Amino acid sequence: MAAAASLPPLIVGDVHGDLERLFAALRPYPATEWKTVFLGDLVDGGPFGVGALRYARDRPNSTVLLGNHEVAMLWALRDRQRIGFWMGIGGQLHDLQELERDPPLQEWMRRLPALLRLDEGTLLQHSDNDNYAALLEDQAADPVEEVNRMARTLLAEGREDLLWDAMSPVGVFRRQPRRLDAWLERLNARRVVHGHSPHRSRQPEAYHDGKAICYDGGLSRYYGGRRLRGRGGAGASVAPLPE
Ligand SMILES: [Mn+2]
Repeated sequence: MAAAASLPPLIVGDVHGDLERLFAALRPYPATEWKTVFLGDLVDGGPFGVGALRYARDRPNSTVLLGNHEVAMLWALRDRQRIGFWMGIGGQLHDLQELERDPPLQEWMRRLPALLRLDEGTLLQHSDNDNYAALLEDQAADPVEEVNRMARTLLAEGREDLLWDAMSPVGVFRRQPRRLDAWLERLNARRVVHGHSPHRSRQPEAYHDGKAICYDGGLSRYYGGRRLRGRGGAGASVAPLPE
């Protein structure tokens, strides 16, 4: 087995509780041969949100990024008043009960990174926006580490609302290429890989000259509008990183 650092990256877009489709999509990619990055939103929609989280956590050579749906679930876990809202966006009560019974899983979720930068200059994040910049407190710090530190702090301090606001906007990079350029420059990255805003292609959708690639191909049969639900093939959400 090769050392994890030298393995080629495999990217996994939004799973939304569809563990069966996730397993099928990962079948061509043995865990020992890939460095797997899950882009977040493993929960809500399908029946196996917590199952998907545990699988991703335990898959060898893997990194899991925080999605806005993990934030919403942690919020509902801490504040019962939020359960109605969370169920409105696909939250599954049995998953919340499962999470309630598993403090180590809660702890692991609260420490998930929001951003990841690979050595070759690819930035990975769940949401396709630059609103993560709202989390930059210490301007002198490395922005990736600073956003991750602030995300952990906010989840520890019960400020899920701030994270939710930062991670919710959809399609910002697609609509505003200049914001994409500025974000890449600020994060010292050449391109960004994200989920969160479903595309309609058969493979991950690159746009703005390949400076952004969307891996949310609508994998889950249980999430999104009727026209989108489960319509993306496995390869639209799970694929190696190009180049
Ligand atoms: Mn999302």
